[in-house]
Amino acid sequence: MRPTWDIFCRVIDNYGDIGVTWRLARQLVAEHDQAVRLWVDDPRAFCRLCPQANSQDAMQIHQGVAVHQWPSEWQPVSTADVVIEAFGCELPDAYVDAMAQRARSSLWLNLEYLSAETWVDGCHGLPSLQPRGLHKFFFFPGFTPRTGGLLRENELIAQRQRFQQDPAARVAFLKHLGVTPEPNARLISLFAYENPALASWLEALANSTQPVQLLVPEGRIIADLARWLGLDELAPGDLHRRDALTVQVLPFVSQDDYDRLLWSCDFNAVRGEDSFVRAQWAGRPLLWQLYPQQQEAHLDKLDAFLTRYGKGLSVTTNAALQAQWQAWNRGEDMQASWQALQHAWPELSAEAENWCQQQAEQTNMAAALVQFYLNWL
Ligand code: TRH
Repeated sequence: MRPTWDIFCRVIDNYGDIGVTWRLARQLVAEHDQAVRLWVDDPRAFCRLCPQANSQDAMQIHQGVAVHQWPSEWQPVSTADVVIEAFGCELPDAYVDAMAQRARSSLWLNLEYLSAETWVDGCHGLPSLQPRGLHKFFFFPGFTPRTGGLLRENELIAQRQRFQQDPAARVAFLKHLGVTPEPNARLISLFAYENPALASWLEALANSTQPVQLLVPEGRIIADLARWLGLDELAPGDLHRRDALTVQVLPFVSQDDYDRLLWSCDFNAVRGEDSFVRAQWAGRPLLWQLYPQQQEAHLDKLDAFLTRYGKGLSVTTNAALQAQWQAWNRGEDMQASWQALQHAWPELSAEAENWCQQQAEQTNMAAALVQFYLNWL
C-alpha cells in the first residue's frame, strides 16, 4: 500500500500557499509514488497555476494528485498517514478528532514559511504537544542541511541547463508567449507587489546603454507600471517603448511555463516564496521582493538571506547587491544601485549559477519530508 498524504492549503492572498503545496503534491506523486490529496479552499487560485483544472469540481485529478475543494462544511473522510497543515492553516476540528481516533497514528506536520534566518536550524523538526494527545512537528524549509531544504524536482537543474543551452528552444518558448527577443537586448522578468521603487528602476532601465525588454506577467505591479507609462490600464499583450526600454505585459502562465520564463531571462525580479526559489534554480541574477509583514519582520528575513547569498561575492559587488535589494524592499530610489550592478554583471551571473549548484547539493524538500516520515515510523 502506498503511504497516503493529506495536504491542507488555505489561500490567504496571492499564489504562494497554493504554489508551494501544489508543487510539493505533484513531486510526492511523481518522484516518491505517494498517494496525495491536496485540499484547497479556493480552487480559483489553483486554476491559475494549473490551467487544465476546473474551479467548479469538488474533486479532480491532475498529475496523479487528487485535488479536493476544502468545503466550508467539512465532511468526514478517512485520515492519511501523513498530514500537512501548510503555513498554519488549521485543520478542520473533525479531521483532528479522527486523527486522534486512528488505530495507527498519523504524522502531523506544520509546513512553515521559508526563511534564511539562523534560528530556523534549531526549530526544524521540533514537536509540539496538541490537544487530544496528538503531536505536531514543525517542518521548516531552508538553505542549510539542518533544515527541510527547498522544493526542487530531481531533474530540474539538468532540464534548465538543457533549455538554456538551446537558443532555439528559448526563442520558440518566448514566441509561444507572444515575445520576440530583440538582438542584444537584456531580457528581464518582473513579478512583484505594488512598489514605489518601480518608477526609479524603470527610469534606470530606459536610460540604459543596452536595450532592455521587460516582461511583466499580469498582477499586482501592473497599476504602478501603467502609471509610469502614463496609461490608465494595461492588459496582456500590450507593448510600450520608452527610450531603451520595451515593456510587454504577459498573461499569467502555468507554473511550468513560469519556470521557462525565468530560465529565458537574463535577470528576474521575483517575490514571496515560491517564485523566489524558482529564480534561484534558474541560475540567473535575481531581485527579491519579500511579502511585507507587520513590524517589518520581512526586513530581517531579507538581511538573513543577503548574508548567506553575499558570501560568494566580492565586497563591491556584494555592496551593490545589498543596496539594490534594500532599495527595492524599502521603496527607495533604485537608479544608483542598478548602475553599480552593471559593472558587476559577469560576477553576479557566475555567482547565481554557483549558488544554485551549492543549494542543489542539499536534499530537496519533498525527499526530506519522505525521509522525515520514514524516520518517524
Ligand atoms: O503570490 P506570492 O506573492 O505568494 C505569497 C508568498 O508565498 C508569501 O510568502 C505568502 O505569505 C503570501 O503569498 C500569502 O508569491 P510566490 O510565493 O512567488 O507565489 C507565486 C506562485 O505563482 C509561484 O508558484 C509561481 C506562480 N506563477 C505562475 O504559475 N505563473 C505566473 O505567470 C506567475 C507570475 C507566477
